[in-house]
Amino acid sequence: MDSTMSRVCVVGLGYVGLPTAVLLAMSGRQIVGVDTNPHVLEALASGRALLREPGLAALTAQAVASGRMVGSSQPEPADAFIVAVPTPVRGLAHKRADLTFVASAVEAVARVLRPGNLVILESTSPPGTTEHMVGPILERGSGLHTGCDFLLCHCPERVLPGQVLNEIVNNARIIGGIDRASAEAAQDLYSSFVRGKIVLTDATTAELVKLMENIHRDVNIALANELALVAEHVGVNIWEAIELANHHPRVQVLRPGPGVGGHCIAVDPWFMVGAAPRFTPLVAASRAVNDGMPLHVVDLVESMLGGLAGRRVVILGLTYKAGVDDTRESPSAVVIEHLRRAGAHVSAHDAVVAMEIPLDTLADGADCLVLLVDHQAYAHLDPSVIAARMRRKVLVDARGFFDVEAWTEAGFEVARLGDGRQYEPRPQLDRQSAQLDRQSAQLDRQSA
Ligand code: SAJ
Repeated sequence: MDSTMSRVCVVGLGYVGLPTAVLLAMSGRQIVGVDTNPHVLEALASGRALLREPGLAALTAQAVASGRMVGSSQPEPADAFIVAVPTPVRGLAHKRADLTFVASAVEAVARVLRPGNLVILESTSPPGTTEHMVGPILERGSGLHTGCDFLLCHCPERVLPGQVLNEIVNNARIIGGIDRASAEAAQDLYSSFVRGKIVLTDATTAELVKLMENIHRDVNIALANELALVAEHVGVNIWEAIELANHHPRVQVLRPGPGVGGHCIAVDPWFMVGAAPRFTPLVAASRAVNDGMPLHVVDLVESMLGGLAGRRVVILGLTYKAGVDDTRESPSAVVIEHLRRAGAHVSAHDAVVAMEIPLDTLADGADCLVLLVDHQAYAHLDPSVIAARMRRKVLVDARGFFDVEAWTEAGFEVARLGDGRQYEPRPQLDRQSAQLDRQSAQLDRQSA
């Protein structure tokens, strides 16, 4: 262990900060975990994690029991500081990065900063944030100078919710230093628990790389979604078509779905659009395609039921993706809101988030089931048991998840997203292109 960094302060104990803090504690360092939420600190004091993530509860209990991890509502003097706070977006059509959490976390760090310290920003941020915002805030608050007196890096987190601990340890890590000495100091710190390759670069490159990764995924999901709409229009089953296309050695089409949720992929592309609006029409168009998907699902339900007013609809899946209990920015919320606005009676079930009412009871007298999240537990549903409870037997599958034959045999009329063999062209295609026209007109105005 690098003896110069025996005490580390981790600011923000969310799904990145907490696992990082406990891994650092288990590597033998003394950790102060900082959070503004008193519930997080209360839980930590008794060795508990409020987040559900495989392996995290046990490791948190161990780190706290070892006496090497304590909680605090304010940063305390340390050798190194890791800032892992949220960077959301604000605004409606065109969204902008909201860096207020970063700014206040860094201001708090500045108050206890001492010569020789290392500060690392892990939060996903627009290019230039570390150098042009974090550095100056630290300088103003401490009277010290970046590079001469303290070290500064951007080291973006890249972990997949549901596999956070495994990915923190095993993924390759990009460290962007404000100078070489900063990057090397951060490398020393991370190499105590990262087994993946550690690659050094400058801070702004590291910021851009992180955005590129999530944009790569967003654009590719948008492509899959757009192809699903085309498949419906031309009478093809997208699920079969994707499988066939993916036989090509250099093609990997992702999976269409009811939209992109979570607090990363639907958010980060806006940081790049904000930084370079003239040069990001593809990034902005992909956001519009993905944001249009929940409405498309609503259209599917409406056309299957011949209207929505008074219809009883049961949603399967509230989280933003399968296997996690996180409902933030979930497309399900948008689908439910639009169904309700159109007069449908909507109830919802989620196989991961604890629900009080069992699915059988929810299905009583329902007209339609809508699968929005492909939680593994739904693979074990018995279509004939559910069919017996329903008033009308309609299934809309927005993930290409269910065995259509089995559900059809049980008496269901089934519509799968992207399966044009089953239904007529949708008005959504026109709605989506109108949305894209509006978006590019807006970009034109901005860049004029
Ligand atoms: N989705 C699809 N089709 C697909 C894949 C995903 O519709 O083929 C949807 C999901 O249902 C979900 C959304 O996209 O609503 C995002 O899910 P995800 O699993 O793609 O990503 P996140 O948001 O859980 O985590 C991403 C990861 N980034 C990449 O894979 C490039 C993770 O590595 C990042 O660390 C994380 O964002 C982050 O914190 O930035």
